[in-house]
Amino acid sequence: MFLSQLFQEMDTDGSGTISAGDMKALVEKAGAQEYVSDERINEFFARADQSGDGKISIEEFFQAIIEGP
Ligand SMILES: [Ca+2]
Repeated sequence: MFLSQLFQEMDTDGSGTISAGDMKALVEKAGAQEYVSDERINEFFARADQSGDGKISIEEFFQAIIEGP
């Protein structure tokens, strides 16, 4: 499934959860830091991290993508 592949790519350290650091690393890897500011990453992260533990699980990730902004 596409979304789980995307999640695995974003989970750069293979921890099974996405941290804000993982997201920033991915944006930099894609060369998109010009378009995706830290502020936007933090906004997405705060919204997606529903349990507030500082990490995005695959369930939280799916929920954030499905619900949108
Ligand atoms: Ca979480």
